[in-house]
This record gives sequence, C-alpha cells and structure tokens, in this order.
Amino acid sequence: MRTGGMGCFWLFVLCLFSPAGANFTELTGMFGQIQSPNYPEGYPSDLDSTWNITVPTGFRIKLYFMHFDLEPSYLCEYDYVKVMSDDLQETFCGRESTDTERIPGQEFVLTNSNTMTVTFKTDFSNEERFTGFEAHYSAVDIDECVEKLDEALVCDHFCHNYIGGFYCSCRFSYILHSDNRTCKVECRDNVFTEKSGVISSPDYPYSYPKSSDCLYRIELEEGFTISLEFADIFDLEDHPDVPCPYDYLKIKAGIKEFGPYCGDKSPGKIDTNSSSIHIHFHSDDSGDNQGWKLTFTSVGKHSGKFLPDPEGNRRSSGRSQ
Ligand SMILES: *[C@@H]1O[C@H](CO)[C@@H](O)[C@H](O)[C@H]1NC(C)=O
Ligand SMILES: *[C@@H]1O[C@H](CO)[C@@H](O)[C@H](O)[C@H]1NC(C)=O
Ligand SMILES: *[C@@H]1O[C@H](CO)[C@@H](O)[C@H](O)[C@H]1NC(C)=O
Ligand SMILES: *[C@@H]1O[C@H](CO)[C@@H](O)[C@H](O)[C@H]1NC(C)=O
Ligand SMILES: [Ca+2]
Ligand SMILES: [Ca+2]
Ligand SMILES: [Ca+2]
Repeated sequence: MRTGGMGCFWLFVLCLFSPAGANFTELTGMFGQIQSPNYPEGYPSDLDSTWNITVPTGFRIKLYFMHFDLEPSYLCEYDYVKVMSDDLQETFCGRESTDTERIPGQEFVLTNSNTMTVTFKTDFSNEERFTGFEAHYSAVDIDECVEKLDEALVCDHFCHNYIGGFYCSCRFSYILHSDNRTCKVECRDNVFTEKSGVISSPDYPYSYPKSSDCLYRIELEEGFTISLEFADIFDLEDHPDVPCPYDYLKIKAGIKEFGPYCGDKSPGKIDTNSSSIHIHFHSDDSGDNQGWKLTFTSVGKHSGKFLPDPEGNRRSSGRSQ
C-alpha cells in the first residue's frame, strides 16, 4: 500500500523550486486535494495548471468540488476546469449564483481507470474577483466481479472482489490455469487397454473445460484394429475461414493422422486400421461448447469383434477363427 503523504510533500518541495514544473503537479496518494492558485484569494490571469492524479491499478478516482467560483462564460471559453480520463471529459466554469454555466455542484467525476488529469486555464482578464475552486479526490475500489469492464479479465467460474483487486477460483475438480482466470482439468494421461469403450470430453454434453489439453491413448495388442464412432452431438468451437484455430480434436493412428476436427458436424465413423491410437483434445481460453463423445470398437485378426455393452464392460460379440 502506498502512502501519499510523503510523496506529495516532496513533490510540493520540488514544485516550489523547479521553475519549469511550477504549473504541473503529480499526485499519487490514495486521496488528495486540489486548489486553484492563491485559493481562497482570487486566482491570477493567464494560468495553465495541470494536476496528474494516479492511484494504484484496481482503483478508480472519484473527484468532487467543495467550492467552485470561476468567471462565467459562454461554453466556458474564458476560464475553466477540465477533468479528463480515458473516454471521459468534463469542462466546468461559472459560479454557484448563476445557473447558466457548467458548475460541478454536488456532482462528482468518477473515472474508469486509475488516472485523471485536471487542468485549470484562465484567460487574460477577470470582470471581478473570482475565488477559484477546491476539489478533493479519493481512490475507490473497482468491483471487477460486478463491472466486467474488460471481457478478458472475467473469471471463468468464481470471482472474488477485494479492495485493490480481485481473483478467480474454480469449481471442485478443476484447476486454475496460469492465466489466473480460466479453469482447466488435468487430463493428460488416460490409457485404455480394453477392446472397446466410450471416451468423451470432460462434462459432455455440457461445456467442456477451457485452456485444457487432454490426451487419450488406446493401446491394444498387435493385430487388433480400432474403429471410432463419434456421437451425433459434436460441438467444438470453430472459425468460418481458418481451420480449427481455437479448439480441436486430433487423432494419430501409427503414421496416419485424422483431423483436426472442430465445428458441429460429427466426424462419424473412422476406421483407423491400427492397434494403437492417440487422441489429443485441445481447448482455448474462451467459448462454451458441448464437446464430443466416441465409442471405440476393435477387431482382432484371430478373434471376434468387440463392442461395448451398456454398462461399459468389455465383451466379445462373437468369435471367428
Ligand atoms: C505551463 O504553463 C505554460 C505557459 O504558461 C504552458 O505553455 C504549459 O503548457 C503549462 N504546462 C502545463 C503542464 O500545464
Ligand atoms: C499526465 O497525464 C496525461 C494523461 O494521462 C498524460 O498524457 C501525461 O503524459 C501525463 N503527464 C506526466 C508528466 O506524467
Ligand atoms: C497469476 O498470479 C500469480 C500470483 O498471484 C502472479 O505471479 C502471476 O503473474 C499471475 N499471472 C498472470 C498471467 O496474471
Ligand atoms: C492396414 O495396415 C496394414 C499394415 O499395418 C496394411 O498392410 C493394410 O493394407 C492396411 N489396410 C488398410 C485398409 O489401410
Ligand atoms: Ca478570466
Ligand atoms: Ca476490487
Ligand atoms: Ca474454446
């Protein structure tokens, strides 16, 4: 946590003795105060003063005026206070007693980011004495979990706000990815040695995990050949022009490769003509898609065809010599 007090003090000393920076003030405290020169006496003519306010990331700046008394003018063309931050810009001038100008009144200015620039400009003359302004600012926590300012910062599963930041966590059995945002699963090492079975993306047919790389190996003895049959519900994030840039399924059977597969059209039936296959499923850090499911069966050179039974136990459907 930074303390603004000393920083402001040293800056103040610096400002006093630095001729070039006399009209520029850098404020980095969690709160602070801005006054027009000579406040509460009348402010001088031909001023061009700037205050840069920076608070730590995770905070925004709230600025409000306790006193405001500037020379009124049409569209604030004589004297004005301008408050700027990113896409925000407010210009104020006038005095409390005349309601024709843009005085801040009870309004406050709230930034989206952690920086704000306030400029105070005056022209060459004043019709009468104007006392200027006094403003205060403070750092305000951004509730990232509610505001979702930046889509790329939103948590995949759970979001926890705290003063100055936020963090993400995951549902049971998921792991937070090193991006600190998405939730992945550990699924690198799945080996199937049964003659038949069912494999699917995690949570199928509900959204599969993001930022995950799943590897499934089917290893049978030499002489067996494996066939895959994909279920009709097949849904992997795709792109209209680029083939499978986000999520994909790739199958390796010996030297042969199948895929990459993505989109919503099931690959159907694949005869791999191999006794050993590797399935690689990759997902990126966004999107909600249902995934995939396949049934594998095998045929042995000297034995029958193996099909899965409804309980998923292996079973031979027949025998032929
Ligand atoms: C300081 O004042 C000079 C002239 O008065 C002006 O040209 C310059 O832009 C000002 N700088 C800032 C940071 O306001
Ligand atoms: C003051 O803030 C503005 C806007 O954030 C920035 O463009 C400018 O460089 C800053 N000036 C200094 C001296 O930090
Ligand atoms: C994730 O959080 C850790 C510790 O909180 C931090 O060191 C790391 O830089 C963060 N990574 C990203 C990508 O933000
Ligand atoms: C299957 O693989 C064997 C060698 O492993 C090869 O001789 C045979 O031609 C292949 N059959 C088909 C249909 O690709
Ligand atoms: Ca003036
Ligand atoms: Ca926060
Ligand atoms: Ca995706």
